[in-house]
Amino acid sequence: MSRQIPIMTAPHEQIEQIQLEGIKQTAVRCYENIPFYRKSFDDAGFDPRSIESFDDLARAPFVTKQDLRDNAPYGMLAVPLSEVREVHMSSGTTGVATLGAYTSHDIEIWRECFGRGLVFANADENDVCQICYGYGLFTGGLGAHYGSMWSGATVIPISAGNTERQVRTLRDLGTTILECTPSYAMHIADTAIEMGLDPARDFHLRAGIHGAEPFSDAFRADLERKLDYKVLDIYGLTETMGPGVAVECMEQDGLHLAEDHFYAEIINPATGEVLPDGEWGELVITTTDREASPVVRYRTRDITRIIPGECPCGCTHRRIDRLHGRTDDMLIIRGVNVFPSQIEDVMKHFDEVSSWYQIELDTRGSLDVVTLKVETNPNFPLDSIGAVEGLQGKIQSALKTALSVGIKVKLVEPKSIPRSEGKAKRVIDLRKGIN
Ligand code: DLL
Repeated sequence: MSRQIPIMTAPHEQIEQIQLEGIKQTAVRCYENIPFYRKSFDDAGFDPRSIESFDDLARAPFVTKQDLRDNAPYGMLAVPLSEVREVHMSSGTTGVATLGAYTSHDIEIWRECFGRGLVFANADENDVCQICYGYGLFTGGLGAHYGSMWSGATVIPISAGNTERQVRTLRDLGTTILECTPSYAMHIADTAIEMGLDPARDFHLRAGIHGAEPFSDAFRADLERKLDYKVLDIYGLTETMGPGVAVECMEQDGLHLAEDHFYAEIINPATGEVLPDGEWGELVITTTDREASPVVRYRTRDITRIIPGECPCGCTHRRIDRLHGRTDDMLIIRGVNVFPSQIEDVMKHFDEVSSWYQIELDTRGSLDVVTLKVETNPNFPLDSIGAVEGLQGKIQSALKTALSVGIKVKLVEPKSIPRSEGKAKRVIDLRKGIN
């Protein structure tokens, strides 16, 4: 039987008590130990000792990624460096990497938070977890490693890369749970099929714990069909811990926050106002018991909502919806806000194309031009101009109807878009000359 965590099914009032107590302590510890917070709270006239309710927390100023960067590497530590056991770095996809530090206690929490994903997957000592998130400073590898060890399963710490070896390992070592980014799982699936394997027959997979980047429902369905397993989404970020802040259960209807360790608010990103459950906005996180790198009201820039209501799975922790993307991934095309995942959702209606795509932003004169490059499936006649133009036109008009913007579509050959072993690069911005 898989390990259980009693707090996962505790009455919500009990969880709220833990949160309120934790928030208070965290805010006071930040104020007393981190000069940044002392100044920021003082400037805002916010006294951390005055917190008596969740509404009181909403008076505290936010902390941003830029604040963490400005105080890198060790300026945001709430404990002496001698108490820090491990450090990790964010992937740095949007600028300078930020540091996450852990005491032994923080690692214990992390182990159990990722472990909740394994609980949802009903993992036990009979499972074999293949961890192909990268280990090197990215939080994916070790987070998955700690959580899978905690569950009692056998762990294969293979890390990312060498995809044919991943496939052979899946087959030869009888992996039952695959842990990596969803785009890398897709690359592994496609490679297995190319190697002549039939995953349903040759693998023993039953679950995948995939996160670190957005992926659409259509992408998930494709992955589940190819690898004949069930995919659970996992969310997290270096600034608050790494993977395990929220994890999906078998209902596949939102990700349960680890609410005893993280307090979540959803805000209007433009005004900072706290939004009611059900409304989409930016996720803001306060840690309740993190020792080395606590945060008070960290603006994640990730867009989601709190799903109202209880989950039939029995876990009482509130759920966030699957992430559309982050505020800085959002494309503004001729004044219209578009997330790459919305483009992905339109493409799923076309059997002739695969899940691999890339969005290229460029300028012509003073106008922004957006081109969606999408790979066709191998049986599509790319050499027939009529077929190509016909399909491009159909996808373009479907995008126009769904998103009210003109996006040029360019069909490209199967396997021509670069595969990633970690997070997929969906947007190439040629406007700034950075790619
Ligand atoms: O990506 C931690 C992680 C590792 C999560 C493995 C899940 C699995 P960072 O490199 O700091 O940490 O990047 C954090 O990735 O703010 C989101 O924008 C994005 N992200 C993470 N999980 C998801 C997800 C890790 N499930 C940033 N869906 C976050 C969508 C995600 N986006």
